Amino acid sequence: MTIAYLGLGANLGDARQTLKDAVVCLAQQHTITVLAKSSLYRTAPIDSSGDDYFNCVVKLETSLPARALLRLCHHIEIQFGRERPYRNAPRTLDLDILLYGASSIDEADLVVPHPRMTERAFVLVPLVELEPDLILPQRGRADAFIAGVADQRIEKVATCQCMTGAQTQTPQSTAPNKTDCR
Ligand code: A4P
Ligand code: MG
Repeated sequence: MTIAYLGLGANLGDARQTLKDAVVCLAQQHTITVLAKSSLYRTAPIDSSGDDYFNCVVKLETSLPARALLRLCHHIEIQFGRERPYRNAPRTLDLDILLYGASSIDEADLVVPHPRMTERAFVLVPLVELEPDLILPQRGRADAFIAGVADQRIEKVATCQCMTGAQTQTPQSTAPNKTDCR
């Protein structure tokens, strides 16, 4: 079993819901156990265009070798309608392998740690939220890179605006309370 971290990003369609559904999809794989999920973040596109992105990071344990995990990521991206018209194009779902155990992989179609992860607030902030003391293979502490991306806009999204019953019921209303747990 290997601990891996995936970066999830989306800025097409209902991006926020897509990320939540993608985490459920990952958790349903029999080869994966989702151990933790960061908060959801709204982020400015970096080297990309279109609407703001939603991003998060998932920590998982897997029996899959790294290359099989990449194939699974691509398969899930396609299920969520991913198209690749050009590099860094807006996307319904992007799944990147950020870290795979302590492995360093440098092959044509798989580079781990993800080569641009230390340049991006949308990766570093959720990753450090999950693992404040994380050490990156051959790069040192992850949190040491956050100062370098401080100019990249990123804000945590409130994931649940449920209101408690007693506060929201009016005498005239017996309707269910408004919930927005997406
Ligand atoms: N590939 C190599 N290494 C990896 C890895 N560790 N994980 C290969 C996943 N894929 C990896 O990826 C292109 C190729 O990278 C794949 O065929 C795979 O074999 P892709 O997902 O098809 O295309 P991409 O996402 O456009 O390229 P890439 O290189 O993944 O882009 P980045 O650097 O990940 O940037 N701004 C915000 N705010 N939020 C974002 O999520 N994402 C990007 C994509 C740009 N700007 C963004 C965001
Ligand atoms: Mg990608």
